[in-house]
Formats: sequence, structure tokens, C-alpha cells
Amino acid sequence: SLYMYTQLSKTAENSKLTSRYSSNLSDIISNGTYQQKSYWNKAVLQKNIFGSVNSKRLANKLQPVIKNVPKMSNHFEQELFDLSLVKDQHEQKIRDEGYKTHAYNVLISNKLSLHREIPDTRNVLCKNVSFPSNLHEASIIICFYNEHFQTLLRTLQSILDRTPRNLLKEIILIDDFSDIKNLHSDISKYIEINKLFKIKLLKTTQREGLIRARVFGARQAQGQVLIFLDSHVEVNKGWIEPLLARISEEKSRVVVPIIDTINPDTFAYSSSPLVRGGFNWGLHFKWENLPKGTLAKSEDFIKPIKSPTMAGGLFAIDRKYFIDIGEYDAGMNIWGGENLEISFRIWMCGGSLEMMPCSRVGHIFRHRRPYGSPDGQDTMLHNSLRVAHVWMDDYKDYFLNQNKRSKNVDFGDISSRIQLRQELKCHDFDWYLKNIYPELALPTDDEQRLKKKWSALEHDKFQPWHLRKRNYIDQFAIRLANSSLCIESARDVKTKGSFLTLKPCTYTKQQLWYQTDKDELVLAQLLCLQTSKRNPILYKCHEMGADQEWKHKGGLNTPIYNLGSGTCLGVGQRKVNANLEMRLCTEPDLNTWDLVNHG
Ligand code: LR7
Ligand code: MN
Repeated sequence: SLYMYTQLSKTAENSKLTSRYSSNLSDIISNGTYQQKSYWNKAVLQKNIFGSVNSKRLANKLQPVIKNVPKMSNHFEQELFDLSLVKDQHEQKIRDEGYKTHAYNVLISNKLSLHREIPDTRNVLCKNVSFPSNLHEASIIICFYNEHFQTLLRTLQSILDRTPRNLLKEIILIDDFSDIKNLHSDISKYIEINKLFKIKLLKTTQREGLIRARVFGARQAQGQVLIFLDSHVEVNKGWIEPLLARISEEKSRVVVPIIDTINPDTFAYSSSPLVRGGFNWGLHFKWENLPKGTLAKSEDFIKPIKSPTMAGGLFAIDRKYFIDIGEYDAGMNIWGGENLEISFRIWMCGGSLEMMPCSRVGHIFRHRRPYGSPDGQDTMLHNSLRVAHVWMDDYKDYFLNQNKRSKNVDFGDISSRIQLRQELKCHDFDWYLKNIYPELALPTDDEQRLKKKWSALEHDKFQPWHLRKRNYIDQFAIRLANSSLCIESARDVKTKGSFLTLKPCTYTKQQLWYQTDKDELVLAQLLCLQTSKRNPILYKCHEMGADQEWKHKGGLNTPIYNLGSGTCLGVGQRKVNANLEMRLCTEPDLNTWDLVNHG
């Protein structure tokens, strides 16, 4: 076990403000709204400077969160830490190939239980909410294209483990013509061997893309409510009841859960703050702050929250209502844009779209999409053009002017969707903007644009490597054990992307590493040590852990373990100018370091 390398106690100190507000920092960070995170940051700063939170206003603002945050324990983190270790070349290969095909860490996914526990991220008030006993049954529809086997199974098992049987009509898995060998038959065997029931596994006859694949699945469904999910999620405790209850009161409500984060590199499950869906004039989906005053009282943290748009992957909708408002636009290909289309359509044609804070589903957020479209089409552009031309009236020009080349791109026949809009007697886009999304600024409106810039700055306060004060807890030179060679930048301390190399120890500024409370190693208080393929590099600190998160036990003869790569900091040879490389921790030769404190 690598347990000994962790230095959990160092952060524990920061997690307490005063005895009165002794709540865990990471709980606030993950449960509060963006505004509250910013208050919290201020409070932490005050604590560091004055030793206590000395603003009553600040303390009051934090009250509703502090009172209701669930307590999280570290055992989730600890398990993942152990599993992240790459044991041999074979594992390294699985990991590397997994990143290529799936863009996340399949090695950890393979090792994790399909029934793993995840932190219950709900506000504590959610536990007092009760639901009618006669909720409708749901058909859960999951489309997948080349999904990683164990990860898809974990999606499936989390649903079976955390959904009351009487609320589950069936799970419909749509294999969108995946071409990974044996994937389909392996899933089929797994269902059979484990005698899982209520599960249908279907396959499209050609690659359809997620939009048509979902419609294909929905048409097989028999439950009164449809719930769409991505194929790499884990549903959390009590996830389904809030969704079904809202729809049973009113069929034209479309309801989404809060989408928690599963880290693609470590599989750590963490709570997402309450934000809503918006978009910009490039027709890209955006998360944004809730309008001021939405969360005034404690109870507001568990009430439904209206949202102008949805992210797209995870939502519940009455089956008949889904059909009545025109399913999806079947002219859309592969990926992109369908989420804005269905959001506009719901609001403009008489329905509503809201989020239920007590319903929580984790989703693996990848850094890149690992697949393209079969013919290389830019499907996001193709699909967005259809959205613009069917739903946005004159406002479509704002989009088209941002994408000059889009004027010559063919987006197919949209006549049946225009007809649908007429038949449903929908409001126009102007109505939508004025009534549902008045906060959206027009690109021409300078005053509003400035405002937006400001709110973006506000937003930066809590994910800001550049605005926030880093908290250094130690400083040292890193010397290769049994040598007089220390780690230094191969170029200079300021150049992003520089490799690291061994030089005779001088114990000067160029060799001085600062350790932060987030386990970053920052050279000369400038750039962070980061893994990148075989060789570590210096890079901008991003404060997101993983490839910039380094564990060690301090002192002499310690391995330096990277949580993102599952490997250890090492060198190929014990000599001047040898480049640093990431090596298996299980081959400790040339992997141990002395952390030498000096001026
Ligand atoms: O050709 C395909 N066929 C498929 O069946 C391509 C994809 N898929 C499946 C795929 O296996 C996955 O289960 O469709 C699902 C979604 O694809 P992802 O996971 O590659 O998409 P994403 O999570 O990057 O993107 C988000 O936006 C998409 C726009 O088309 C869809 O609406 C996704 O469902 C959506 N995901 C979410 O909303 C989860 C939260 C992410 C955010 C923000
Ligand atoms: Mn996804």
C-alpha cells in the first residue's frame, strides 16, 4: 500500500475555520454554489491572516451551506489512491491503450468494484423529503459507442443497486454499432451469467450517432417515463425518486439531476455545485451561476431550479410527452447540438426544464472525445445549423456571423422540423430569450458584455490558478538518493513545457521546489511539476490534482508518486543531464529521492 506516502494531516489543519465553523473545506467547496465558494475563499484568507473569520456577514453567507453539508470521509480517496498504482509493464500498456480508445483511466476502472461505494453528495435536507408511493415506472435508455466494458457494467450495476425495483421498468442498452471486438457479446454474456433481468441489449444496424440511437431506444421502451443516461455514469443514492415525482405532478416537466464529477484520471467521485445550463452565441453549452437570490434560504438548496438549457446526457421525460413534442431531430448526426435543440423546443412549446438538487448522478468528464464521425463531418456544426435555422428566427444571424464558413455548409432538409414547430404552435425565440433566459447578452450589447466579463472574473475566484494565493507548506531541493545530483529545469524556471534534468546540487533558487497544500510541486514558486507521457514537464498550475498531484513521505529515500499517472518520478541513469522520466514504482531502482531542506 502507498498509504504511508500520503500527508493527509497537513491539509486537515486548513479545513477548520473556527470551532464554530468547523466544517470540512472540501465539503463546502463541493456543495456550495459558486458564490459561496468565493465567500469561503475569502473566509479562508481571513483565517490565515487574522486567525479567525471576523466578518459576521461572511459567516452568515456561509451558514446555509455549513449547516447542511454531508460529512465525507477519506476512505473513498484512500482506495483510489491504492488502485491508481501501475504495477508492471502489462498494466502500463492497458492504461496507455485505454487512454487512446476511451480517454480515461481504464486501469483504475478495471480494478474498482462494479458495486463500489460513492460519497452521498446530497444536501442533508434531502433525507427528510418523502415521495408518493405510486410513482411511475421508468425505462432507462443508455446508448453507447465503443464504451469501456467494466465502466459500462458499473453504470448498469449502479442503477440496479440504487433504484427501487418497483420504479424500474427496464434498462435498454443500445449498442450504436460499436466495433470493439467481442464488446457486444461480452455484455450479453455478463447479463446472462449474472441473471440480470429487466435488461434489453439492442444494436443498431449501422452507426447512427447518439441522437438517432436514443430515438431507436425510446421507441422500444414501455415505461411511462424515459430516463436517458450516458454510458459512463454512476447513479447515487435516491437519484430516481425526485425525478419521477416531479414528472408525476406535471407531464410537461423535463427534469435533470445534478451531474457530479467522476475524475477521468483517478475515478474520484465529487459533488458538483448548483449551477444551471446556458449557452453562448457559438451555440456552445455553458454552465453558469444561478440568478442572484435563487438560494436565499436553506430549503432553496433542495427545491427544483429552472434551467434555460440542459447538458444533454442525463434527463427524465414523460414518454408520451417525448413523442408529442417530436422526440429528437433525426437529421442530426453522431454528437452535438441536440441538447440545445430539445431545450429550446421544451421551453418554446409549452413545457419546462428544471434541475432537482437531491438527484445526483456522477459522469466521467473526459478531457477529449475519443471518437469522431465516420465520414469526418463536423457534426457539432451540422447539428447547430439545424438548431439555428429551425428555432432561432432572426437571432440565428448572431450564430452565423460568428461562424463565417458556416454559411456555405449544407445542413440537410429541415422542413419536417419547421412543420413540427408550427403544429405545436410554439413561442418564438424572442419570447424564449425574454422570458426564460433574459440573462443572455447579445453579442452587440457592449454594456452587457462588460457585465458578463465581470461575472466571468467573479467566477474565476474559485478555479483560479492565477488569482488565488497558493498555500505553500514546505520547500526543498529534490536530490537523487545516494548522489549529489538535484532536479532542475532543462531550460529555465519560467518556460512552460520544459523537461526536467539532473544537475549537481547547488541548493539555489533554480533547484528550490515548493510543496502546496494540494500536493503540487512548484519550482521557484512559478510552474508546477506535471506528468506528460514518459517525461514530466513544468507547466502552469491548474489546481485540479491528478497529473500535478505528487505524494511522498518526506525526508530521505522517498519515492515521489504521481496520482494521475500511477507511476513514480525517476531517471534513466545516475548522471548529470539525465532527463527525468516517469517509471514504475515497483522497480524502485533510480526512483528514490532525498527532500533536502535548505534556505
Ligand atoms: O456515435 C455515438 N453514439 C453513441 O451512442 C456517439 C456517442 N454515443 C454515446 C456515448 O457512448 C455516450 O454514452 O452517447 C453518449 C454521449 O456521448 P459522450 O459521452 O461522448 O458525450 P459527452 O458526455 O462528451 O457530451 C454531452 O453532450 C452531448 C452532445 O451531443 C450529449 O448530449 C451527451 O449526452 C452529453 N453528456 C452529458 O450531458 C453528461 C454531462 C456532460 C456535460 C456538460
Ligand atoms: Mn459523456
